[in-house]
Amino acid sequence: MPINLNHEAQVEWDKYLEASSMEEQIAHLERFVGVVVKHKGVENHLRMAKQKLKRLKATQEKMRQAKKGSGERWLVPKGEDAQIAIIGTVNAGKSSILNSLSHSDSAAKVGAYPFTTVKPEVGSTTARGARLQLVELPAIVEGSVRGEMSGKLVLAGIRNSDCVILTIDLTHNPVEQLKLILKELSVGKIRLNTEKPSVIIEKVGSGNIQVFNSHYYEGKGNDEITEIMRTKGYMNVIVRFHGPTTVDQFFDALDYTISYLPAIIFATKGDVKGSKSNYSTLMEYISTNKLPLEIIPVSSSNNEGFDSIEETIFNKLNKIRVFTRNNVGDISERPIILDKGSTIENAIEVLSKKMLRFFRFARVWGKSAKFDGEKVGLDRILEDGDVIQVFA
Ligand SMILES: Nc1nc2c(ncn2[C@@H]2O[C@H](COP(=O)(O)OP(=O)(O)OP(=O)(O)O)[C@@H](O)[C@H]2O)c(=O)[nH]1
Ligand SMILES: [Mg+2]
Repeated sequence: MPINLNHEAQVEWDKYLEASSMEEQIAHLERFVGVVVKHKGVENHLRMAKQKLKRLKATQEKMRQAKKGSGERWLVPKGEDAQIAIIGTVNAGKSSILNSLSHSDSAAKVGAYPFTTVKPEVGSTTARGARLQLVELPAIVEGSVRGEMSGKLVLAGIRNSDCVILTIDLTHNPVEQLKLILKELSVGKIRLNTEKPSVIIEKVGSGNIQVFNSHYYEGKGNDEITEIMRTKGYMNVIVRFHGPTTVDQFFDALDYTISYLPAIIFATKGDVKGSKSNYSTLMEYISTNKLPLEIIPVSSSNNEGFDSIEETIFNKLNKIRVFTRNNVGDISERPIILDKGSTIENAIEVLSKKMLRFFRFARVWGKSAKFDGEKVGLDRILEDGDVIQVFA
């Protein structure tokens, strides 16, 4: 936290920390630099603020360029804490879900005719301070993976996201829709709710093919692994298993182009007659085939099923929200978003790398604290919703 700042500078700094968009962050940092009273005690802080400002402006410029460049326009630049792709077959109700989640009538055009959405449509929502960018992608069709109906761009859009909402229309053949989507995604090398294989493959300069912990491998052990690596053209490589690995998972691990994404099914149009029996059919299919997919029934028309849905989406992301507390006890509205398992050190890295060098201790409130305001060091693992105050 900044120390020895004059009041106006402190106000701008706090506003910067709580800003909800990059534009606001830039505006408050610019004002901060303009109003800060310079003295020895703030030199480091000011330098760090200027560097942050420079970085933010560079990112903003990149996003502007990406929007301009025609080929890139399809990939929506990540402007928020996480990007959620809304996908599904044609007319499934994707735009309606985008509008419901964005609390808007017009984030995307809804149409009773097919292919109303032909390019990505963007909306946003928040989950207790975390900003979720919602991107509806045009419909997935038979052959998306070969490029049908801009399919390659749709798949690239999915890979660019942090989580997928799979829209299934409950008014007709839900299982067929799900099968079609999963087939296109699977061929398109996108795995949903699937753990990355527990094997690490590391190319090395010499030493041939070395295999560690091959007892975890479901196949025939060292010789088979060495043979596979040889036929794949590897000469010097370390293969290290960290947990049970099937033959399929081993081949997946060798393919660096596979994307692993969390996903949820939104089974929509639940207000329509007959949707309940289609919902049961879909649930049965998922449980019989042991698909790792959770279904949330919704109706965009009746705005049903959307209560605390932002929390459900956020929980899929494997991220945590950490709030900061300033020296007068105010808590930031906007959290820092970190990967699950992050520590105080990781949080400070996001706030300011320089602060790490001057770190003395931190105080924590929330699930990871043994008591309110517990004094902790850099290695304390944080939990979702924690509040921290850093003393530097
Ligand atoms: N009854 C009912 N109709 C819905 C619901 N959601 C969407 N619809 C209708 O379904 C049709 C398609 O909705 P959209 O939201 O445009 O679907 P989409 O998946 O974005 O469609 P495309 O972009 O064309 O692929 C429209 O006529 C909507 O009014 C719902 O929850 N209940
Ligand atoms: Mg649409």
